[in-house]
Amino acid sequence: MSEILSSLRSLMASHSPPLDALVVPSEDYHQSEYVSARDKRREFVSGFTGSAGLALITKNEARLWTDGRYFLQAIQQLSDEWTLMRMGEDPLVEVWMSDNLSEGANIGVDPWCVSVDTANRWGKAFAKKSQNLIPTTTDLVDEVWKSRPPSEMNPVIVHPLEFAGRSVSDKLKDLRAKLKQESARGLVIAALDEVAWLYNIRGTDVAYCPVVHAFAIVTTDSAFLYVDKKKVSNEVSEYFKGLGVEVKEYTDVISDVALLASKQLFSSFSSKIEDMEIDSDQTDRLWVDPASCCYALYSKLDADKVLLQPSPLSLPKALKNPVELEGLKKAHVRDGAAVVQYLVWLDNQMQELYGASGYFMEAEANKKKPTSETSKLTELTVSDKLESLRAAKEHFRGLSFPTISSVGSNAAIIHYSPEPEACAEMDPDKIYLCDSGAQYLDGTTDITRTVHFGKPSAHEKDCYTAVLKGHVALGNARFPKGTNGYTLDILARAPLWKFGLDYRHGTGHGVGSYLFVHEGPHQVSFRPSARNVPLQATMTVTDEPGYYEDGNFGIRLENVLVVNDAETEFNFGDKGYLQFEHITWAPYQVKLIDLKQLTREEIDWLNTYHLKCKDILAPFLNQAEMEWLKKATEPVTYGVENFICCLILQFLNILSHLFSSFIIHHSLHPDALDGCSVWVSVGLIDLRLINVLIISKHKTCSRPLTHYVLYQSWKLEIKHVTESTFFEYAVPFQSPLSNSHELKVQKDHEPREM
Ligand SMILES: [Mn+2]
Repeated sequence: MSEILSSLRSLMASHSPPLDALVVPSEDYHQSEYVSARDKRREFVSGFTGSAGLALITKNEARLWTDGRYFLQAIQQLSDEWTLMRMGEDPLVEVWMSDNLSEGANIGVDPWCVSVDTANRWGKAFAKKSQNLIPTTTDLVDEVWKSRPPSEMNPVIVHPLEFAGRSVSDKLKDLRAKLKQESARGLVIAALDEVAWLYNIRGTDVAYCPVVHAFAIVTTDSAFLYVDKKKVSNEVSEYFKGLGVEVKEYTDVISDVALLASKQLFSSFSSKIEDMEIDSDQTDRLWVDPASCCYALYSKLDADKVLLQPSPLSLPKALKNPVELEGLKKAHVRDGAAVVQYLVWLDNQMQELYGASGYFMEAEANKKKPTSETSKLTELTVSDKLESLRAAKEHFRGLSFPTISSVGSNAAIIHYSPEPEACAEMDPDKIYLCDSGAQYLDGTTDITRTVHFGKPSAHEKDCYTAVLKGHVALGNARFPKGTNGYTLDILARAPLWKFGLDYRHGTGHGVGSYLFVHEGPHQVSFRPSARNVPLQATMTVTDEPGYYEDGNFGIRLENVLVVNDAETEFNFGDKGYLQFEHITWAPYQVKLIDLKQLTREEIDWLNTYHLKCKDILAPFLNQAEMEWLKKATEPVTYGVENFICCLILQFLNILSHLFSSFIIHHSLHPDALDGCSVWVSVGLIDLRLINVLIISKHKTCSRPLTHYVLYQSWKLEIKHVTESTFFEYAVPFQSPLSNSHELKVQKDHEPREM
């Protein structure tokens, strides 16, 4: 038996009262998703490194609950002493404890590491057999953890208004208005991103999350920040003074919450707050978010006088202000450029070192191995390269989560993160999935692309295509205001469901503004909690369906979207309609798409997105990178329909050659088409061409038309029919797959009577 488990069991036995079981959650005192090294207690006891999970240690058992993203990883990391409990398949932790622990059992937990919600839920489940949830006086894991990392001592940094977009006093004013609305006289804030957002501060206490370990209390006439004062410079201290925010020691929060409950908490700045309309005697309630506030703080309050409700900061934080939106968009452009530079680099490396056929060619690798150990590419060394490309970008402050860089079967581990000792080598014949993101001063990013540098199997292409179809369907959705992410989730899954496939994770989460990469309160998911908050204009949300085949491969595609108002023809129900805007820019790998399975609309969307991608990223790429991107974003054509068009158009081609005396060579300049009304022989010509022509009619043609024609490998011939605004087009078709970009435009010089 491991030393850790046996020491914990002896502490459980000597605890007063003795414990039959000990729960070790993943969360820190702030119920964070990502925690600092010294807060990774669950990882320390179990050896499982995933970001979500819960360990339960009983007298003779050890069990670990985690969600679908981590099943495979947990199996690999847990020792024989541990049993994996699959969330969604196995009983919930409280149900299991209630069913399997004895009548009257004492179940211990550090009350700082468990939320009010969770503690209350467990309490209810335990009542059935008179079991007791015992808040331990100290964290038993900390006592056993001899080599526990020391406290972080990083400075509190003021997040300037040019990035935050909204002043602290405005945010406090809004918050106090909400307190008034709910007849509450104060709010206890435990979520680290809420503290950072409210006070416009950032820090580096938690890897990937630019936050400071701190609590806050805001009342109708005072505001407090609880933070290790050593982290607050004189300058920052002045900043808080100017805001009327009193800075107190981190550890004071518990006694101050008790004072707050008994109306004894006063701030020396209280007089500075102008908005003091509320007479604090009129209302007695204190607002606590049960999901982020820990049980330890809650237990100091009078339960009858607590307003247990989602935090009033969560929605305002999710609704991005114009400055934040602009910053997010800019950050995503720089980030997209880094991802493209990475793909270009990786493509070259895979060809040079491993004999891969490359990003564009669909052929088996001419397999070879790197000549030296040092030139070997692993999941980790390549993700280091990606990080270095991001690090060179303006405003870079670090990654937003550990990069998921995974080859072949590792890509099936949804939240795989490669470890130095045990990560796979790159393989030209396997799928490579990369889910990554960064923190920039002006925004947080999160993007996933899946690529293959050799010959993907037909099945892999089918799956990639289904994932892409779901990704596009969600991204293109229009929906009435009030619609939540639970309703929209199906859009991303339907193309997979068609094949009896699915994925075990949500489809989308909010993304912070130089804050957490995962933020609520909204989400796109099958989980009932996705019903709580509808999607609203200015929110960010990811669009990330996937498909994972255990032991084989994994696919995920992810963009960040911004919710915008939609201009619809009608407005049924007077609700107003919403749509999404993609702000992530990087190409999808056309080689992995089975074009036959895409609809016209999907093809058009893909071509438009790719075109924008190329234009938007151009200023950030060198010539070689740009050449690569041009190739990666060449418009694609339809599948089956192409064949039919090909026959019709080939016939037209022959016809046009018969009348070649009417035709002279003419070098194409799109302007030549500008302003022309155009007649198209519908039925003979592919609809795509109509799009082109309509574009030209509206005088926006020059680039789209040129590119469209070039990349489609169409040979466009224009027969000038009359002097009037009457053109007839014949479009001889070469081959959709031909790499030739030959373009001939011919125009007859003699007007011909129709
Ligand atoms: Mn994501």
